[in-house]
Amino acid sequence: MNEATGSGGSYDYDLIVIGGGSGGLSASKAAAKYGKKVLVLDCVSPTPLGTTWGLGGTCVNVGCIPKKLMHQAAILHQSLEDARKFGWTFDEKVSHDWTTMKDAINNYIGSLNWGYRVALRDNGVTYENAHGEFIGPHKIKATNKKGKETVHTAETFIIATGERPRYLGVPGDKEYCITSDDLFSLPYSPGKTLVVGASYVALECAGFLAGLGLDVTVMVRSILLRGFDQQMANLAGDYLENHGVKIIRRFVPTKIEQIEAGTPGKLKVTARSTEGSENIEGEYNTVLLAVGRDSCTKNIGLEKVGVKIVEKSGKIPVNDVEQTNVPYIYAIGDILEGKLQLTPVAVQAGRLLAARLYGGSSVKCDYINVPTTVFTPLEYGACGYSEESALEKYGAENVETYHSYFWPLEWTIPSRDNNKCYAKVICNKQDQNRVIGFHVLGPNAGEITQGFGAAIKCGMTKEQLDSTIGIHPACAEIFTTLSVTKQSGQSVQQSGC
Ligand code: FAD
Ligand code: NA7
Repeated sequence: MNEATGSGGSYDYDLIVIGGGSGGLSASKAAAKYGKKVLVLDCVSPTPLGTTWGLGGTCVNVGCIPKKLMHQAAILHQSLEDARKFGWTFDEKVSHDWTTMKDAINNYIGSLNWGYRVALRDNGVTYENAHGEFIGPHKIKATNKKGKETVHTAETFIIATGERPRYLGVPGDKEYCITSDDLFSLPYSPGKTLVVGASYVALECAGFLAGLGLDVTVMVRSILLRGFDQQMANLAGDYLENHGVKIIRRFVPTKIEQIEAGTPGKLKVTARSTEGSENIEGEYNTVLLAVGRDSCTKNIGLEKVGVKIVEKSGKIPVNDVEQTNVPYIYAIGDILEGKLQLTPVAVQAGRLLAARLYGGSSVKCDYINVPTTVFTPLEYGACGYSEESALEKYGAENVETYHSYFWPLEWTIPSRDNNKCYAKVICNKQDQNRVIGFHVLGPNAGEITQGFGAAIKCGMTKEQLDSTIGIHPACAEIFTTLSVTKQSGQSVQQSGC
């Protein structure tokens, strides 16, 4: 075996990356570009129902990519309805075929999996489809699907093992429920579906399933979208409810039983109130659990090399250069304690880490003011502080919030959903009215938020926002004319319809 170039010759590799997802692939390719000898281990443990997938991690296989494509499938349904109002006529009844959509999306994912393999090869990165586990300092055991073990050493390690969906821990959960890890490749339409949880994963899945025409209920334990601006979360939730998603609030499932096997079968869900002793029952074809995700840090031998994790969350604390308490071991992506769990964050952290390790760079990953979007039927884009966190940090007297509802021009002809889209910016009065929070609920919120994210990174003030000339007619132009403050109490409803 060739010895690693930069390691003084004593290790097999300069760098071993555990996990070939968003973070791991980015770090390994960048390290190889600096001429380093790199090994990536990636392996997917099947879900309790046996679902598994290829190289690329959560985002490409069971996250962002299939989620956004199914969201698009649902949007097309709405567009078809709108189209009639714009003069299109189609004679046939509109219907949706789950298998056609699922196959098309999975074929596309297959091409991405292949592309990742080719990219690793082209960059000279060694890839093994194997589970990695530390067995001693600088030493890892790789176990492939057939159980064959190999041992590799490296000067430096990056842990990028990501997270997997959590189960409820009640009877019937693993036997009968699915998670987002199963949904996107489900071979049959899920039918009448109960989504348990109120994270963005839960609301996005509920939204597109309802948009595809399915009967969908969400069971919420406490609040919607914990961690996000609650006014925006509730507006996104109201829209879901107005578009056919039923929401059962303050209940948690206690038991899932099978009434009928099948694809889909029929399940009985018993749930109890979180506020009293009331029990309810319901029948569904599919129960989708979206109740959080557990870090994959428990079976990778961290105790053997002394890497500390936060016991309760399983997450890995790192310093500002993504270094764990063991100096030669770094960690990036979803497993990090206290960091945002988003693909571009993992990708950026991985790329910058490789540049610091091998390219002489000192640029650190900036985890502040990261823009993000929740792809609910009405998309919610955000960057910076939520209103409640801004008030808590700076005090009500130092914060000014400007807001308005808006009506996308495209929605006027179909006469739908006036006063549902909403724009809000939060400014720090003590710092030249700098924009510290940006929130938009409307179509294409992701596309809108990206640009404002760049402006906020550049330190945009409200004055600069006001002096920006809008693009007409576009939804985003509302942000250049926001004049009503929340404090004024003036109405921001749009009149006319
Ligand atoms: P992952 O991408 O999860 O990669 C980790 C890889 O390591 C996996 O392949 C795993 O199987 C493998 N692995 C684990 N343990 C081992 C081991 N011991 N040995 C070898 N391999 C191992 N983010 C966005 O930015 N936008 C979105 O719209 C978005 N939508 C999402 C929708 C859903 C339903 C979900 C679940 C997530 C979504 N995310 C989204 C989050 C995004 O997918 C993650 O932030 C991102 O994938 C994290 O990258 P990572 O490298 O940390 O981990
Ligand atoms: P979150 O955002 O903490 O979401 C967990 C959700 O599930 C949240 O709404 C919880 O409600 C709910 N939950 C948790 N346990 C239960 C039970 N037992 N019953 C009902 N509802 C429950 O974490 P995620 O892990 O989903 O999100 C993290 C990442 O996943 C995200 O950043 C992406 O990378 C994908 P609560 O508000 O606690 O009452």
